Amino acid sequence: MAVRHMNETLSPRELADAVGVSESSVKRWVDSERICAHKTAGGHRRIPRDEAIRYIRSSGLQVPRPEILGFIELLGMPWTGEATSGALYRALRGGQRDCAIGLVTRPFLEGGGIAWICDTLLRDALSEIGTLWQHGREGIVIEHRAVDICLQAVARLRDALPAPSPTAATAIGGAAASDPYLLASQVAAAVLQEGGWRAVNLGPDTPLEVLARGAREQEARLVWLSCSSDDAAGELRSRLASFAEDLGSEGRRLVVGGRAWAGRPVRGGKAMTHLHSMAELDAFARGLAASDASSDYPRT
Ligand code: B12
Repeated sequence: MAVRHMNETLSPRELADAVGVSESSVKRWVDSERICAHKTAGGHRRIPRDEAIRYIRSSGLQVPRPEILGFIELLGMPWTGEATSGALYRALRGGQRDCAIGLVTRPFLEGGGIAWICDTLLRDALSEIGTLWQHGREGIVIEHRAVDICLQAVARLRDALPAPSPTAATAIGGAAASDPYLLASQVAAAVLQEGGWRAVNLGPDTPLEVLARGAREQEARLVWLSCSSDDAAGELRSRLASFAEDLGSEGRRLVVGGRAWAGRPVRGGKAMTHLHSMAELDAFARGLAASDASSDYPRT
């Protein structure tokens, strides 16, 4: 069985098998430049995997042989029925890794944005999982295992995205100091990469000083800070405004979000924006990239 990994290419025959059309259809898509491909020295068309996935997502094609594209967890999963947070909750609760990853990757292949998938399916399923830990050790085991499976699912989505273009602006971020939560920041990185950014995720428990240094080293235009822990948010509150101001004076924008700040105003001045969902982050980052492009940012 041919299983594809990042950076690999597919022949027209392989893509045709994956989506259940004739090889000549795929060749036509390539020749009419609906799909970008290159030719080998021998004149054979080769289609980058990420480009094949982009085309499938934008054209609503079904994928009867997802394993050819590297989505092995979708093997044998019917291409009908909606992926719901209830189904994802049940798969996560039962530790059914492949089923859970399939439920997250299928809507992606069907064209759903990563922000939408994470704001709805993932967040709601984990919210439900979060009620279990109150019922003792078994619930805690389920919760930790569920987070691990979700991390794998989000990594799958990120791997399926095109590499950022050489001129892509950089975004860097993480979760606040003393905040152990892994997923939100990893999701933010995937969302930003889908929006064309070069995203650098520093992960959980990232002090502001580390984030500031990383932003300078990477020449980041956008900095995100996630906070899910109430204690961590309390510590941060008084320091956010001067952190944002420093970033602003270097020409960067700070975006904060996360459940610890939900429902409460966060003060951080002009260089900071408080957002409430990954969809909002997606829209904000796309807007910033578009306005930078039209103003030739950075001006030299
Ligand atoms: C997994 C989990 C943990 C794991 C995390 C594992 C890991 N390494 O990641 C661990 C075991 C560490 C943990 C610990 C605790 N947890 Co906990 N945890 C969860 C759980 C189940 C899922 C969180 C998650 O990852 N969700 C997925 C992400 C993607 O969704 P999200 O966090 O909601 O983020 C969304 C938005 O906020 C936004 N967003 C997030 N970040 C950012 C950033 C930017 C820039 C933007 C724009 C948007 C944005 O977009 C996201 C997607 O929509 C939640 C349940 C829940 N309802 O959230 C409980 C939950 C948050 N935990 C809870 C509790 C009580 C605890 C503990 C106190 C338990 C204990 N007694 O020890 C500790 C506290 C730890 C601490 N230091 O703060 C409670 C919080 C109750 C409250 N205060 O409201 C919850 C709600 C469970 C519950 N129902 O009781 N937890």
